Order: sequence, then structure tokens, then C-alpha cells
Amino acid sequence: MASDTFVGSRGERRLRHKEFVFPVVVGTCAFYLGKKATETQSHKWYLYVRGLNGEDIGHIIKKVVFNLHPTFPNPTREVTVHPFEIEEHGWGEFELNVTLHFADDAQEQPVDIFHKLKLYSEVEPTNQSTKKPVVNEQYEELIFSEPVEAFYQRVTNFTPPVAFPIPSIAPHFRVFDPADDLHKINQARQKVAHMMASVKRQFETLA
Ligand code: SLL
Repeated sequence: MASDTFVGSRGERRLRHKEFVFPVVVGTCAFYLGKKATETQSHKWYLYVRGLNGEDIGHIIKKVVFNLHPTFPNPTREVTVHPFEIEEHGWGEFELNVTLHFADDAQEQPVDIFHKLKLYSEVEPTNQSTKKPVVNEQYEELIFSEPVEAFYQRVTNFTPPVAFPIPSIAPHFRVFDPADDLHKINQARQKVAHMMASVKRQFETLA
């Protein structure tokens, strides 16, 4: 059955009550430089926007603008091809802004995502390794509500290439799996329940 369509403000035909959801991951991956570290360049880091499996997302996103801290030369960096990634050297952590520009036929405004470059592990901030990077990734869902019909048809019929250039830092990518997340949540709940029970026992012995 054909979906109900309507004409948007720019004359584009859109699908009523439809939603197209596309997950992406925004991340940073930072390597401590060890003996090569200097005061202004203690780390080499990567900043990227990737598909869930590191695949090319160029059929949805035509450009990513990475807005770095003003201490960097040319802090506005534009990437228009896979991998949507930059490599830099620096000494400090900062909050940055990533702007996603969509394929023209989506007829959507760019979206801003905020992310933090992390150089130090929160669990062991002084234990720095040149081999094991500090990875900070966030999962985001891009939601196209009432999408342009032609865009929706193109992207839902899109067959992703079987082979694509794998980013060099792919081995450090996190796996975003709902079942895995649920497992972690349950483990955390059990841990909290144990802690509560232990605190309660301590109070009971005091009383
Ligand atoms: C801080 N608020 O004080 C942060 C700022 C800025 C980091 C961190 C520049 C590298 C370069 C650089 O790493 N800036 O000059 O090439 O920690």
C-alpha cells in the first residue's frame, strides 16, 4: 500500500507518519605518545563519525564539520568522504561540536552533536599506555520524521557495499549492542542491590 504523502514547505513530497532512523557513533580515540610526548603534543587522537560497523555512511551524510578548540590551527575541519575522521595531536581535553550535513535529497537542516575529547581514562587517569587508547564513543540516532519520499526510497533500497575501507582505529571501536547494554544494566542493578543490602546490614548491627 502506498503511504500517505503531503507536500512540504519547499514543494517536496514527504511521507506522512513515517520515520526513518539511522544510528551513528561519534567518537574520539586518543593514544598517549609516551617517550615522544612533548608539552604541547602529549597525545595523538582521532575524532570521527562512523556507522555502527565502521561502514561508509556517505549515502546519508554528505559532510561532517568538526569544530575544534580555538588553540588548533584552522579549527573548523570539513570531511566529505568516508571515513569521516580527522587525526590530530594535542595536550588537552575539550568539548567539541560536530555538525552533520545530510544528503541533498533529504532536504533537512544540519544537526549539531556535542562530544568530549578524552585523553585520560576516568578509571585510571595516571596509568597511560601508548598501545591501549582512551576511547570515548557516543551512540546517536538520527531521526528523519516524515522524510522526503525520494530520499526515503533511495536510502531504504540502498544496498551497503560488502567491502569498504576500514578505518585504522576500527579495532578500538566499541560494540553497540542492545542485548549487551541490557546485560550491563542488569549487572549494575545487582551490584547496587548488593551494596544496599550490605549498608542495611551495617545499620542493623549498629541499631
Ligand atoms: C584545557 N580547556 O585547558 C582545555 C583546553 C585545548 C587543547 C584544551 C592544542 C594543540 C596545539 C591543544 O591540544 N589544545 O596547540 O597544537 O585543558
